[in-house]
Amino acid sequence: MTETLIMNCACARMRANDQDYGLIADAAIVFGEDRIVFVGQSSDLPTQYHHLTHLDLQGRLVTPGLIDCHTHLVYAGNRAREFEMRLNGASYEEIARAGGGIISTVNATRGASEDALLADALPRVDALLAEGVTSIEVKSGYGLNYETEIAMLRVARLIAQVRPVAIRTSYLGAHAVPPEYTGRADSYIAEICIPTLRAAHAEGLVDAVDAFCEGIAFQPDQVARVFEVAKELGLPIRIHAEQLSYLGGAKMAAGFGAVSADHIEYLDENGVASMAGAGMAAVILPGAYYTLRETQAPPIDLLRKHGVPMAVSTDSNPGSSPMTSLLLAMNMACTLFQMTPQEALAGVTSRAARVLGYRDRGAIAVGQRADLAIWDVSHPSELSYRIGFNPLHKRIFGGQL
Ligand code: DI6
Ligand code: FE
Repeated sequence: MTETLIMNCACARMRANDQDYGLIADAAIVFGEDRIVFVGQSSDLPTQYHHLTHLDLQGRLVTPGLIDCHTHLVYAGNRAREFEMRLNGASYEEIARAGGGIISTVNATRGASEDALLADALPRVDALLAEGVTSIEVKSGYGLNYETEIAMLRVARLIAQVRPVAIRTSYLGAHAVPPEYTGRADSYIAEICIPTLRAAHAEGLVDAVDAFCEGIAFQPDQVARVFEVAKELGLPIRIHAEQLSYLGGAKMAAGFGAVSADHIEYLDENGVASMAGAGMAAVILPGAYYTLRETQAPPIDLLRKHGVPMAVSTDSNPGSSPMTSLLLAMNMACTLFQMTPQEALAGVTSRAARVLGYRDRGAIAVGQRADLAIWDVSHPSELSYRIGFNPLHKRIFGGQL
């Protein structure tokens, strides 16, 4: 087994249940193949590793590779025109109701080949990787018919074949009502959304099921029908809930044992308590809040009070969060929502791993995958502090530089 020794670095271990960085000031890390076999003080390095030629990091900081646990980064086209319309006074909901919004991306995505979808997605993926991201979740939801939902999921899987990154897929057939089903959301759920979920699952394309529970999307009872099937298939459940209004989606999802509720700007304490009771995580998405110029911030204090773990993600999508910087999401989580830099870093490492059901990454510990980010910073708070600056020195994916 070839082993690699990293020396002369600071290490933020970010272990699963820690409330601190788990910092080691003068650390050594050894990995063999793709797993970490030693992490600790340099002075504690076992003699069996002393002969290894080491990589001298000259005091740089090492963190787990970052994990973006909520993205919609496979799609065609963009919505810059709509951005302009919003700034000229139209609201996100008005644009959606007028056939713009998600539906305009659905039209563009349906018209694109799988090759074109992949080619469009890769620059977004590359932007994330350039900031030390090593695992990404990618949702479907811009197809809303059998062919294109399947195509999106296939393209998401393909990303991991052409780039050094791990991909988890989520089926988001319940993202919007497609034009051919206008006014017939229940029929869309029964005739397209659920049968496509079953088919995509049978093809091995689905790692989790998500849904958009919102006035402009689906009501809790409609989403629940999709979740029944997810449960039957044994798939983890997630929900976009209480982003623009309170519909009780997070609480409903808690009843299904969901792994996360995402956005949750309008969630109340009762909803937070039901998330805590179900062992759910919250996924905080400041990019959408910022882009839509929302004013209602998610209930961070209540999430802390009830011990709900908080992940942070880009929500990278063409409409409400055209963002491909996880470092910026961390900065925004701190500045807009008063999360701490420690919470923000945990939100893109150990907490994000938990949301995606990964037990072998998100922390630096023996047995974890050697997915690491090496930064030109001296303290982990710097990762959240700067705006639009990328201090990544090197990224290690599965032990490969
Ligand atoms: N919530 C969001 O913020 C995105 N999807 C969702 O369910 C918006 C997607 C879009 O506008 O294209
Ligand atoms: Fe989203």
